[in-house]
Amino acid sequence: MSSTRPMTFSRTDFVVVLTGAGVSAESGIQTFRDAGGLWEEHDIYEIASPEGFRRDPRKVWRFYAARRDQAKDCHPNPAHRALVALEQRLGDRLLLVTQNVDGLHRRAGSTRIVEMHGNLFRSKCTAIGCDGYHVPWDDPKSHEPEMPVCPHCGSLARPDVVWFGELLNRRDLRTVEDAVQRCTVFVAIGTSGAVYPAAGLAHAARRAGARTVLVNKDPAENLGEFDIFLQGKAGETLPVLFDASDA
Ligand code: BV8
Repeated sequence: MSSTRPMTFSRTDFVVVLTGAGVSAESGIQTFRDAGGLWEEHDIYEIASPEGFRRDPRKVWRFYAARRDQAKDCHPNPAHRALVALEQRLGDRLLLVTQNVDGLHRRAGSTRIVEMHGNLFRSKCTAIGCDGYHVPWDDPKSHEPEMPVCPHCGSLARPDVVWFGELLNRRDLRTVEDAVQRCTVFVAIGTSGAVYPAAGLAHAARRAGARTVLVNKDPAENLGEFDIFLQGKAGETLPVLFDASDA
């Protein structure tokens, strides 16, 4: 564990930042595996799997509608804003990869971002042939009494997020894997390191020669993959870590 000092970056550094639910915790959004987290209240495979959606689509729509409505009322916190400042400082030498589906990084102003598990504010069609039809999903009561249907073909729609047992978007995954192979610094923030392929990125970055840093309230399951562990809250640590005032 190290105390937090501003990170310095060389002109040749390429930085990949991976974020998880811990980055949104100080915005008031529940994490998954902390005490009182989402997975304490719900069976993960009943709620975040294609089988669970097939069994009870209305239950899954209610779960995601509640999370979307909560996220809509929350605001980016200093951790999100510190990452926007880092993007302004590094430009195309930064890629932000988030597991979060709450949209807070984009609302804070991050643009060089891959939302690898999708986004709460989009739905997509369940029909195979029409599967690529993604539409914004911001109608406040769009899951009651009728569940949303695809405006294109009328089939049942689903939240546009990646569930367990589902492949990630191929293009997104390729972008992330390419960035991890070329990065010189990999920083994971607010993630338990429990879900793959996201949890495997630190190992891949280290194997490719990057310096790996974890910023987390608690030790992550993949702690051994990190050269430096900064234990603390993201909203307090990131403004110091990414402070460019004396850069
Ligand atoms: C796939 C949906 C091919 C959207 C989610 C390899 C090995 C083992 C298993 C697998 C593997 N490859 C694939 C698997 C299966 C599976 C998997 O990883 N299972 C796990 C449980 C073992 N992966 C998949 O199915 C993936 N698909 O790989 O396809 C395949 C398929 C099947 C079999 C083989 C290959 C799809 C994964 C995506 C699943 N979808 N969510 C949604 O509803 O949000 S995952 C869910 O977990 C969320 O997306 C979430 O983002 C993600 C990770 O959780 P975290 O973000 O880390 O959040 P968590 O609560 O866990 O931790 C928060 C951390 O923050 C804590 O450590 C806490 O201490 C810290 N914290 C709290 N407050 C703060 C803080 N830190 C700083 N500051 C604070 N204030």
